[in-house]
Amino acid sequence: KTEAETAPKKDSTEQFPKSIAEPLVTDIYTADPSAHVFDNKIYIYPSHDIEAGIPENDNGDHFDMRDYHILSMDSVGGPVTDHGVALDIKNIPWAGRQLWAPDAAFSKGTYYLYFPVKDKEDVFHIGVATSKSPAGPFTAQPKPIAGSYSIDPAVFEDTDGKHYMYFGGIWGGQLQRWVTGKYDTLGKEPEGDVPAIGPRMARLSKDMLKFDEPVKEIKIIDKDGKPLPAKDHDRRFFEASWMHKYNGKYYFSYSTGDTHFIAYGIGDSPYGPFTYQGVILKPVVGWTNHHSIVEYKGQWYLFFHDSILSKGKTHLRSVKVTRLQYRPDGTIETINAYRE
Ligand code: FUB
Repeated sequence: KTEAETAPKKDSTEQFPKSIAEPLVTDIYTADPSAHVFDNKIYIYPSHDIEAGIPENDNGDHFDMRDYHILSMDSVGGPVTDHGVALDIKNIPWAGRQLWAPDAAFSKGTYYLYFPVKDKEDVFHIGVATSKSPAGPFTAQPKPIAGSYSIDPAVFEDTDGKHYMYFGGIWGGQLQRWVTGKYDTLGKEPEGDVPAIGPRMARLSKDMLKFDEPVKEIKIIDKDGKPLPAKDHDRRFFEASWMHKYNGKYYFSYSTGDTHFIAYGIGDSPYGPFTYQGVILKPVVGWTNHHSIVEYKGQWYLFFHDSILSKGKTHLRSVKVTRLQYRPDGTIETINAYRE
């Protein structure tokens, strides 16, 4: 199926649903929000969506973003600051096209912006840029992170101070081309009962610029301990990794892509395996669903995006935030971004 076939159908007479949250900014389109608390503020590292005039396809060519803007706020619901251009594709020496979902981390006085972009041969890798300020501007390293591939880096700092990067995305994110460890343009998403392709992870080096160990595939398993099968599109990993820790457990959350859920699994180690638990966020207006989860002043929040502001244009999204609640057993209440 193409994106156009699976996207929620809209016609000019159809009303969009009433959202539970408003866009954080409305003068630019923003997506893929990675939120962190730095210096007692929330900083949001989103993609910066633009109308590049490229027709929609399954490769995601219409997501042709060229820079990043960082947002910050002192309180959820308070004013949001757009800090302007933090990194431009022109200043990434190895970049070809498509700056997709970024993330950020802090270590020893330096902020790190991690970003996926296609190289000049049209292959996605993950780059890193540094700044002394969480809002940038950031200076890109001359080359991508050695051994990195695919998209959607999410960097998690564990309570012992170690940092881990989770990454990968199938279809346009090219992860299916890396299953043998080497890039293969013929690589396809598997079908049927074989295990689905898993997200990837690696611990970061102390200087935050390299992988400190070989990249590993993460297992998302069902309650019987079996890996989710490739045919299970309602639950299998597609893209948009995020990791957070709650009450000593590791929560790996992700998008199911063509079924449009944000789903999650829980594990006892940052390496998994993660046992599938359910849906955090139901499908939103627009094809993609992408999120982050952060605690701020004792409350947990879900950052996400949708395409209501652009009246359903899948590549013109807006970042939003809402509260996230845990049940007493540690599972997460499913969120519907729209009023019933
Ligand atoms: O924004 C471009 C891509 O769309 C992201 O990298 C994916 O996660 C999806 O949101």
